Amino acid sequence: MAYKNIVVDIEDYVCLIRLNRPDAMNALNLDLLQELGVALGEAQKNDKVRVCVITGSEKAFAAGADVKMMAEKSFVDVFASDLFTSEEAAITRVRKPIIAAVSGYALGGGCELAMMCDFIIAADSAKFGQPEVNLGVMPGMGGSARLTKLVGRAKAMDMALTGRMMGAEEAERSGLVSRVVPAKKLIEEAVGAARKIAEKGALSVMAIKESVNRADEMPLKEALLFERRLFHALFATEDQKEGMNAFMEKREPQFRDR
Ligand code: CO8
Repeated sequence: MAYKNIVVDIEDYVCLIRLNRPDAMNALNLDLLQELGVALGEAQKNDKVRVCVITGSEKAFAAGADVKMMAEKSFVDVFASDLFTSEEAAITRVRKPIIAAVSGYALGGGCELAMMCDFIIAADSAKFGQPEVNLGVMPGMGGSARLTKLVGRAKAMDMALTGRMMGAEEAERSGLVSRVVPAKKLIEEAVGAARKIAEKGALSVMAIKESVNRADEMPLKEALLFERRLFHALFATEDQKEGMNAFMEKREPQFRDR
């Protein structure tokens, strides 16, 4: 598929997807989100991809859902079409890891898109916010639900009710991002992290992603059981034998995803 709103590059098992609507601060319209879903779906099927990285421009990861696209819509329009629901599902059902590399603004749907990824690496210039309250609405793709899990009730309330932006340092302190790096090194760091993951066995990587995501959704007792069973299940793989033997033989493991 020829994409108009994103740019996709695959190299060394990493699929780098750049949101590309420079005139609109990468605002998320339906076309962009649909293209993103298709690109991630293709990445999921492609043996040459083991990890995805989503990024924007230096100025904006994404400044939110496209306000110009939404302004005239009615309740019936957004409810009947279930606005953005299938697009969100296309992103969150990907089983390979997705890293968000955020520089500049990640606002509204932009912050929500970053939170749909498995973790966020932020440039020191990153600014996160849920400013929907200023538009007479509220977050609609995780900016109250996922954000509360990530940063806790107090910060989530503060951000969504005041609409204020959070800088990279505060975002790291609050648990929204996993690391902050100089803006110029953002892509290098994010792709570096992706390459590191790409070297691991795909089965453990997939199991880890599934287990951490389930932990967010289940009571602790059930999450622990789910984790334990996946851990047990990995003993049915060749990669478990290879990984443990390589450790004992003091060599690098050669994982084969089996
Ligand atoms: N939508 C559409 N266009 C946008 C958006 C946006 N979210 N953000 C920026 N743009 C456009 C501007 O309109 C402008 O275009 P033009 O030149 O044609 O006027 C261009 O990008 C550049 O923007 P600015 O001139 O405003 O640039 P500044 O550097 O002055 O400011 C800001 C940058 C601070 C990012 C500012 O543009 C801004 O505040 N943007 C809007 C942020 C916002 O409110 N985001 C939330 C949107 S609502 C949302 O995301 C809801 C998601 C949940 C959906 C769930 C559905 C179920």
